[in-house]
This record gives sequence, C-alpha cells and structure tokens, in this order.
Amino acid sequence: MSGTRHLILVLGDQLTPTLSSLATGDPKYDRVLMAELHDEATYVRHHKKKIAFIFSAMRHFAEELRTAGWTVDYVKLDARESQGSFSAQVTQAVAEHQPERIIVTEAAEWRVSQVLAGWQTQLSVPVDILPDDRFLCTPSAFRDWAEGRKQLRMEYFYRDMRRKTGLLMDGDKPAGGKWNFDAENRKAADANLFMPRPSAFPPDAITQDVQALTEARFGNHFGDLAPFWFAVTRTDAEAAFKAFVEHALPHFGDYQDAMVEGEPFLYHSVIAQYLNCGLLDPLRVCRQVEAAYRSGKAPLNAAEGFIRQVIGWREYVRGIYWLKMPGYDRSNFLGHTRPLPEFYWTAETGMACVKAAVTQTRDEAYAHHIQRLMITGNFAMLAGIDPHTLHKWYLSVYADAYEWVELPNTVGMSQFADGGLLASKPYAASGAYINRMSNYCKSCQYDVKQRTGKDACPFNALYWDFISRHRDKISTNPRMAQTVRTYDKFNAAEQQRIRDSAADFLASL
Ligand code: FAD
Ligand code: DLZ
Ligand code: SF4
Repeated sequence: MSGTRHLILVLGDQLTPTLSSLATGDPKYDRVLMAELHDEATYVRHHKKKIAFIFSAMRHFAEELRTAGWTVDYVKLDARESQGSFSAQVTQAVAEHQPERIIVTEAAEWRVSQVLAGWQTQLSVPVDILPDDRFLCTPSAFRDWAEGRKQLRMEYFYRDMRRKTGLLMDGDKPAGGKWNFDAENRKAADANLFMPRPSAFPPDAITQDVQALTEARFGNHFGDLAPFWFAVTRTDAEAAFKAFVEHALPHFGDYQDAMVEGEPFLYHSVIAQYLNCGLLDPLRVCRQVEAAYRSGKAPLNAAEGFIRQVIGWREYVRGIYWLKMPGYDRSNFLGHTRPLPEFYWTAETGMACVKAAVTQTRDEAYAHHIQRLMITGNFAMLAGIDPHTLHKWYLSVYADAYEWVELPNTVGMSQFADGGLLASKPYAASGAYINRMSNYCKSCQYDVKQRTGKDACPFNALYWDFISRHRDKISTNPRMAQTVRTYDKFNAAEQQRIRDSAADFLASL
C-alpha cells in the first residue's frame, strides 16, 4: 500500500494541465488516476477514430503529467486492472491506495455527473467535485441569466460574454460598431478557391498502439481508423490552430455556411475535438483570433464569426444543457418517430449531399456545422426521424461529440424538438437552399428544380410536406408564417402531389 493523500481522477475530456482538480493537488503527495474504460467507449458505439483519438490524447497527457512530476496510474483498456467503468475503477483504486479524499473536476455530461455524485456515500471517502473553470459561464450563472427571460436568445448571452471577456470590445462598444457580422458570413463557395487543409500529424507509436487496440476491441463500430491525422498532444493541437489562424481564418467568415463536394473542411478550424477534450483552451484561441484581427491579418467578420461560435454558441449550448437536463434528451415537440434510415451508416443513397456528409463522417469523424445542420439534420427533421435516435447518431459519429454540446445542437437547433427554446424557427430547408450554398446538386441523380415526382429532389416534397404536417405548430411563428401562406397558395392537386411524393420517398427508405 502506498501513502496517497488525494486520489485525483482525470476524465478523458479533462486533458488540461491547469484543470481545477490538478490545481488543488500536489505531485508529492497525490496520485492521478486515468483509465481507458469499456463503458465510456460503448455508452454509444463511438466512431473508431474518436476512440483512438481520445485514448491516444489520454496516454500523451498522462506522459505530460508524469514529466511534470505527477504519479499517474494509467489503466489501459486491455490491462489486467481494467475495471470497465469509472465507479469500478475508482472503487479498486480506493481499496488499493486508501486516499484521504477523492478529487475530481465536475463531469461535462449529466450521465457521468450522476455517477460521481454517488461516490461519497458508496465509498465512504470524502469526494470533492470542483467546478470546471475551462468554461466562461458556470451552469448556475447561466441559470441566473435565463431566469425570468421569455426567450433565451444566444445573441444576448453572447454580448454578455463579449463584455465579460473584453473580446473584440473597444471600451464598452463592440469592435466595428456591430455585435454580429453573420449577414456577411453566407457566401457560397467557389470550388476553384484554394482550400487550406487542416494540419495533419502522422500517427506516432502510441497512436498506432491505440489504433490496433480500437480495431481489436471495437472493430464493429462505425467509421474508418485511417487516415488518422489528428493532433494528440497540446503542442500539436496548438500548432494546428496557429496554422488555421494563418491560412484559413481570413476566409472563415465569408464561407462559414458554404459546402463543396470533395472539400470536407473548407475554411473551418477543425478544433472542436481539441477544445472539447481539453487540449486547447477556448479563451486562449479567441485571444489569438482577436490578435489576428487587431494586427490586420484577418477581417472583422471572420474574427467575430469565430469568436461568436466559441464564447457564444459553445457556452450557450452548455448552459441550455445543464438548465434542461435531465429530460432534455427526450424532447420531441414535433412528435417524430421514424427510425434512422440505414444510409446514415452506409452512405448508400442517391442524394449527393447526404452521401457526401455521411461519407466524410465515416472517413474523418468530422462534418462541418452546415452539413450537420442543413444536410443530415434537416433531412432527419423533414423525414420525421425520432430525435432521440438521431441524437445517439450524432453523439457517436463525430470526434468532437460529447452530450453537453451535441444534444442541444441536435434536439434544439437542428430538430426543433424543444419547441423553439434554442432556435427561433425550425432550420427546415428545401433543395433550393442546398443548391445555393453548395455544388452537390450538380452531380446528384435528383433534380433540385423539380418539386414532385420520382426524379425530384427529395428535400423539396419533404419540405412542403413538413410545412403542411406541422402547420399548427409552426404557423404562429412569425418567421414561418409566410412559408405556410406559400404552401396554402398551391392548388389542391399540387398539394396532393407533394403528399404523394413525400410518402413514396419515405416508403422507399
Ligand atoms: P468551426 O466552424 O471552425 O467553429 C469554431 C468552433 O466554434 C468549433 O470548434 C466549436 O468549438 C465552436 N462551435 C461552432 N458552432 C458551434 C455550435 N453550434 N455549438 C457549439 N460550439 C460551436 N459541436 C461540438 O463541438 N460537438 C458536437 O457533438 C456537436 N454536435 C453537433 C450536432 C449538430 C446536429 C449540429 C448542427 C452541430 C453540432 N456541433 C457540435 C456544432 C458544430 O457543428 C461543431 O462545433 C463544428 O462543426 C466543429 O467543427 P470546427 O471545429 O471546424 O468548427
Ligand atoms: C468519450 C470517452 C471515451 C470514448 N473513452 C473514455 C475513457 O476510456 N476514459 C475516460 O476517462 N473518458 C473517456 N471518454 C470521455 C468521457 O466519456 C467523458 O469524460 C464523459 O463524457 C464526461 O464528460
Ligand atoms: Fe441534395 Fe436534392 Fe441537391 Fe440532390 S438535388 S444534392 S438531394 S439537395
């Protein structure tokens, strides 16, 4: 038995040296526990690349801590000591080391927070659960902000975060005189534009080990392990971000909503997987982006667009998550029950836009925001897919997916399943939107200009059928009223053709 004062448990998305649990500890007396856990890899069947990424980043972080003088018990998935779950692993460590206290930074997900909350009683050891100060807004500060408001609009929350951080502020005024430059962020992309690729890091020996382990243990999960090019250390993640600021940020704003065949990343940063497991710090990346703007290396619409995503949307969805959990995951305002079509896993569909989004999701464990929202998300909502099943899909297939950020984006933003708490209107769109923002329709077997019939783009009939099916729930929304009126102007025969086309397509799924 060793003389451990505190046992500090570090979860797989807490790979930050300044983490609150580590900051209270002392490497001389305390012991860090990290574990690769069967339960965490399978509570949804995560994409293979996501598992390999997290395990490799965890192993590298354990090394970083050891170099800083910590004693780290790192339990590999295939080790004899592996217990499979947080509770079993901590129970074993308590029996072995008999610590005076267990210290842990609060879990990002409701599911895990419930597990941690039970330990003090179950294990008869004091457990300190510390705030996660890597976020700007605590769940209780968000609750205070939300209290008494009729609508929880992101924009007002975002302005508070700008004031709080001083990011892009000139005194008490927003830089450039406007808070939000979203209207300048909607250019469709030209396929001839030069697209910088995100920085790629060849798998080192540790990553190769976890790739083999992942293939052996989770070989039947969705997704490809190769190519694997993610950064798995803080140094490399920071280098990747620096390259983004230099090469892609200047166009990030203009082309934020664009989609191009064969270009999975466009001008996006591809850093959510690093931010969400703790390799990158949100405030720090925003300060770097502001510095690029202030020194004339990036325009304001790009810098503001990026900073809005990180201190606005990212913090806001986390606030909504903790405000509404438990139960938010069962939201189903539109009463959708259809099972998830098989092509969400196989990419076997004639719809070129969906095929592209699912194919790159399989290959890269990545799709950018507009693909998630306006292709796979929009299709699911128009087709009436059960939002809970869809939520499990998003949670499993992206390298950056953790429930606190994925769930509000899926049930709130993309499926309108919370009835408009998060989104001011359903993000429903026909093929015309996809055609305007992408070049997918050019190579599609369907005709985006036709509304009905077997050759017509399925998004078209599904869109108008959606408007008709849910008119009672959406027509009171001022932003949808005009669309409902347009549907009402279609003659009865056209309305029947829409119903028939939508039904035929859905029956073929
Ligand atoms: P960029 O476009 O370069 O944006 C920069 C950063 O801003 C991102 O890294 C991310 O941290 C933040 N950001 C941007 N949009 C959002 C948003 N809506 N909510 C929260 N943060 C945002 N994001 C996740 O991190 N994890 C998820 O599991 C996740 N699931 C999603 C599911 C659906 C249905 C939708 C519509 C969106 C989801 N998002 C999720 C938000 C967004 O799509 C991703 O953050 C983004 O695509 C990640 O790619 P990027 O790093 O290149 O982002
Ligand atoms: C996502 C994930 C995976 C796949 N594996 C592990 C793991 O083996 N060990 C671990 O500590 N954490 C893992 N994680 C991240 C956790 O699921 C995450 O800490 C919880 O979702 C709480 O936010
Ligand atoms: Fe997608 Fe319709 Fe365009 Fe085909 S025609 S790519 S299905 S929007």
